[in-house]
Amino acid sequence: MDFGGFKSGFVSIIGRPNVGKSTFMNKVLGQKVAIMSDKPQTTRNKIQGVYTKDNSQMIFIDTPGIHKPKHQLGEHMMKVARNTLRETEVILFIINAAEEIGRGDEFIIDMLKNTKTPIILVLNKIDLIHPDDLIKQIEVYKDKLNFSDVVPISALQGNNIDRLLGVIESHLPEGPMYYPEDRITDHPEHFIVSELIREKALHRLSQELPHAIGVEVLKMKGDDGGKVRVEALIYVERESQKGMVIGKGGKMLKEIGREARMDIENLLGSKVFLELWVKVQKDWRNKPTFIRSLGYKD
Ligand code: GDP
Ligand code: MG
Ligand code: K
Repeated sequence: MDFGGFKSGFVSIIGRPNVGKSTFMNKVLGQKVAIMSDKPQTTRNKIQGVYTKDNSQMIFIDTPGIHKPKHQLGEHMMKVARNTLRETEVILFIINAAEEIGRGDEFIIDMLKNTKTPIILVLNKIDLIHPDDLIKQIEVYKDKLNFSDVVPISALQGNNIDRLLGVIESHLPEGPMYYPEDRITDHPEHFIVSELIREKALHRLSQELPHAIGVEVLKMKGDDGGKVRVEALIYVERESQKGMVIGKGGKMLKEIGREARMDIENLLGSKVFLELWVKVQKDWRNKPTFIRSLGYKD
């Protein structure tokens, strides 16, 4: 495949609690981004955010389980975490440079041993320390693990973030723009989730209505039971198509919902309650603003 020089890839973020992972993500993506809340981690990867530039795209993902102490980690979680690390292009190991290395860091280092994926050591909170101490910290970590790069930053003050993004980019292969850039800045998950639903609907109905389907996620919200509630609309162009999507006794819609829900649960790393409606929107494909509201660029 020729991607015209565009580079893209997945970036795992690892670090014990309070080292500044969320602060870093917010700095990179801007405050507008709706990042899923820090729900207790389940077994899958979570997309934390997607950062798109002119000629590259980075998809930041959380590595489940890895922030937990060892004794709480089942074998399965361990395996999921290892697979995640193997399957991403780069690993960002974020530490708090203003604190001595601790058990949480050591645990992560253990886990990263034997990983072939390039690991960038990110020393955060450099605004809190003297440069001499920074050098000492780097030595401590370098003694324990091989890093492809070492980048000191202050996520809070925004120091050296550009440099870190450049280093990440240098590890990305040529690839596609996985996610459209415009939607990503406000509700990254909404678009991705709508695409998952659309994919399932198209898969089941491709014979009958190849491109007549659009999906809009209206709401995505966690509830007290730890489930994420997703409400989405499936748009079709004609009344007859609505019938096809719903199916006899609602069977088709149920199937689409079931398959989509499983994918969304994998994506978000939590249980999902998915509610789908079908709506006729005449000629939606010919209405640019409507198409844009669904997250597509025209
Ligand atoms: P996370 O648990 O790894 O996601 O950590 P957070 O992003 O929630 O940050 C934990 C705390 O560290 C917050 O109070 C942040 O404001 C603070 N923090 C994050 N980055 C920096 C930094 O570069 N410098 C300073 N001084 N504080 C920071
Ligand atoms: Mg956080
Ligand atoms: K989060």
